[in-house]
Amino acid sequence: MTEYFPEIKAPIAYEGPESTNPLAFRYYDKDRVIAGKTMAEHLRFAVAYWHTYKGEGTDVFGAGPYDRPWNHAATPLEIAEKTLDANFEFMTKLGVDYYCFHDRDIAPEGATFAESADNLKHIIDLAEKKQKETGLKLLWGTANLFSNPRYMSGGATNPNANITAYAAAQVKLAMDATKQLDGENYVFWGGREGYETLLNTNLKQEREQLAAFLHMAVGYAKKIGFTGQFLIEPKPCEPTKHQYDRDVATVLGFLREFDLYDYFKMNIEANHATLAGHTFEHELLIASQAGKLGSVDANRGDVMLGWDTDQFPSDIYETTAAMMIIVQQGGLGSGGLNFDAKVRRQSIDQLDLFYAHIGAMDVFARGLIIADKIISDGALEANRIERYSSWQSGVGADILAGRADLASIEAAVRAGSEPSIRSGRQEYLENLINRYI
Ligand code: XLS
Ligand code: NI
Ligand code: NI
Repeated sequence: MTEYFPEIKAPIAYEGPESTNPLAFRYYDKDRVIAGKTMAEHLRFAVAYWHTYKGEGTDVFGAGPYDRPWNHAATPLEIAEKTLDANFEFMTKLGVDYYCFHDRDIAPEGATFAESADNLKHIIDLAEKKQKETGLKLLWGTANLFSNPRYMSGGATNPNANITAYAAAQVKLAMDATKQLDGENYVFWGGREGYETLLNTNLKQEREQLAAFLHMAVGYAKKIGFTGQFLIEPKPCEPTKHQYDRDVATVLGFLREFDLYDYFKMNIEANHATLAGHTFEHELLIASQAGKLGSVDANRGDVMLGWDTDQFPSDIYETTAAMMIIVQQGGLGSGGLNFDAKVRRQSIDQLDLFYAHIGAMDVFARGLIIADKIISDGALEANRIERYSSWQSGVGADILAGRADLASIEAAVRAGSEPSIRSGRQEYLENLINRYI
């Protein structure tokens, strides 16, 4: 069989922090046990099919400079077969157990819906075989309801019911594919489920359409016995001006409003969080505290650029903060850290795909090691407990328990003296974190 990454002879090895080999892990030592689990179990890394194999390095100003050997074939279906081989070779050599795909990245869209369905079935059967041979697994599948021009006004939220029906049929097949491959989750990212202008939009109905669409998916999962976790991936905008799944808090409210709350968790993407005006950490924490942090699209934006640049994670502060939340909630369950990230336009070599993933895996592994130390030393938590200690008893405990009323509080405050203030110690705590990093 053709080798697509001949420069990599053996799986990428762990060589330790002192290593200067750019094709080795310095921190990711997959069998190392931290807080009772191996690093591989904590981190559950996944490769994103669309960026890693289908990305061409295009931008709005120009065609893609990458020349991938798996694209050298006569027909779209042959390209898809070769790409599948490249995926399993890449994952094996990198040492990542999971991958994620959209229906349209793993198999080409045909001239008709039926032809697209056949293409998908053909490739999914091959993928099933490859998974059995290699032991590699599917973290999640999803349907691409945004690239084809038919979806220019959305899938679930399209003003044309027949287009929404087309999208629903596509989701049905993508769910079948995910189930066939034992996918552990199924993702809904509503890239075009939003609007450009309210002048032509029936906002109320579009939100209802989205809810009805998700209810159909829940019903179908029950029908076929798909037990993977449903995930919604919030993003505020891009490609639409306003996306209905704006951020975690918005999605939680939407799910409650439409009786969908029990069926979905969140897939949090770092760059989507920052686009929404939040930190990655904020979105993770809001989801986690609601018991809804299901999975992560691990990437980053660029502070100088205001769009979804989908860069590979490289910021140790961000990965440490993320791993603190993930470890403290007891892991991601069926979720994982999916590198929804693309190498830069000028990174045209196949080896760049390895450098990118190795660096990202290492920065999360290192974040895990640091997060575990911070958590077990307990200094941050001790400070937090002390800061809120007045809520343990007296008026604080009464307010929290719903025993207090404004009138009795007013009387007590009137009889008492001015409450004291204390330092929030932000710089002290930032220095503390830097000691661990
Ligand atoms: C795009 C999204 C997309 C989802 C899957 O911004 O991140 O790639 O992860 O549809
Ligand atoms: Ni994503
Ligand atoms: Ni994204």
